[in-house]
Amino acid sequence: MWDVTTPGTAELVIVANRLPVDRETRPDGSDGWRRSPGGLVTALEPVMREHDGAWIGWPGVPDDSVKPFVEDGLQLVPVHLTACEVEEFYEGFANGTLWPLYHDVVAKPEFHREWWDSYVTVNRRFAEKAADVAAEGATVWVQDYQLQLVPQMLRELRPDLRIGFYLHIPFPPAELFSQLPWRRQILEGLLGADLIGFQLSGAAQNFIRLVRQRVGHKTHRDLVYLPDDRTVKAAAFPISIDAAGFEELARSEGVERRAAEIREALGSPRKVFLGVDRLDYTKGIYARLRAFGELVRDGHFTVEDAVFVQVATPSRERVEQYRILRDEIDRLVGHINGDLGKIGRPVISYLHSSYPREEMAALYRAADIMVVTPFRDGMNLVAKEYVACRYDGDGALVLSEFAGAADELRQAWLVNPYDINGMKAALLEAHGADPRERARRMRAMRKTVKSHDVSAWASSFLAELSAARVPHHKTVRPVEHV
Ligand code: GDG
Repeated sequence: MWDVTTPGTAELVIVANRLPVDRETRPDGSDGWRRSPGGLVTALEPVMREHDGAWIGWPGVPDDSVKPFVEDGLQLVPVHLTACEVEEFYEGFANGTLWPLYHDVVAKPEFHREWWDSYVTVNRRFAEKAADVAAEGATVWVQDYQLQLVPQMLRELRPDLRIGFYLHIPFPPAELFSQLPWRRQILEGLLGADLIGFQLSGAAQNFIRLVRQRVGHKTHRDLVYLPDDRTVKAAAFPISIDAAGFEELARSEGVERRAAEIREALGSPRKVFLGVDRLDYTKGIYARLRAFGELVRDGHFTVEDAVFVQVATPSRERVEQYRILRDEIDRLVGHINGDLGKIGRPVISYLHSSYPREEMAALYRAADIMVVTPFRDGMNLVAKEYVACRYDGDGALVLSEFAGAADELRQAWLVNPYDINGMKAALLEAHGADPRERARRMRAMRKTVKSHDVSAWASSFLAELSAARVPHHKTVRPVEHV
């Protein structure tokens, strides 16, 4: 059994930008930790427990030096970040350079050499921590765009490890990725892994093509052949949700009651439209609210007929682009409600706040039409959560073609979020669809979400990683499939 005081004994190590817990101050003034909501924790928790895993990540507070600790049975290893690193590595290179670049350049990425230097420094710190914590021949699973250099750095320190990497966001086509001044370093960083997972096969193909073009390695289908005899596999592992957990929550009496309360508080409109997103420019919130506002303005709906509830969870509030977006949406909602709303009847009920999981489930239950219209999204779990909560087979999903989820949820009303008229037409269609048509579509989508849940995602990645070739000079105990 690994314990946080004994380095070098963890058989499974998760490396992610954030620890799966947030700092909280309890009512009595003492400090503690609260599990952060989120799919990744839910997905990886059973695997972590089964393998006595350790989770390495930043605790979320700058300049906070916390020793490794155990919380609710999870072994957590904090990585320290200074306030300057939070600015340059996290808000800067991760969210000001990579995030927009990997999302179709929806916003303009900024390239700053000092941000890159900080990215290298912080990635090295994560790699060193993983090298300390992992047992001989252990499996290390590195998560997401903030840590793309970790696989290579870690392999140099610990060639005995089996290393996996998973990218939660899209991987861009060569034409966009090539803008990055440090493109070669990122590709080489990722190639330190034995298995690189993407949401979609198109992303894996983008990566393979770039490796061939920019690094010059031989590739065949989903494999890269390295000069040191290693083979790296790049393939799609579409992420999912804890579908059974969401359905159970949705079926609970408290959530059903709350869903009814929400509809009543909205003035019992005939139809409730819903959007739930982090307040992010990739999510297409502005365009969707505009489309809905125009439908009301043009007389397709009255405010008694329909209301749009938009939950926009605060996100990355210190990054300039996010502040601008927030102001733009505030203004748009103000205009639409000011021009078209009536007393006690807003067109858009806008909530800039985050809520407990139960409230999210109640919102999904209360919504007749769920509207998910990102310009680009790795997957989009909200779309899948909505489907999981519709155990009654009712409800309609309007979904952007540019969300990874559209590959699986083909029966949604698929839209191009850049086409406002197309979006208006889809909102109208979903609104007017007859119950049998809605049920037919929902049934098919529910089958998909239930059969491919988050534990299937984690198992398939880890099984593939177990099968990956390992350095021949080491004997490695394989991780059992979960
Ligand atoms: C990235 C990729 C990919 C949101 N507000 C609240 C809340 N949420 C939860 C949702 C959902 C999650 O956060 C958001 O996940 P998404 O997939 O929609 O989007 P990103 O945050 O951009 O996630 C994305 C994902 O990683 C996983 O790989 O799908 O493409 O961009 O679970 O329910 N949860 C609670 N309160 C809120 O206010 N409790």
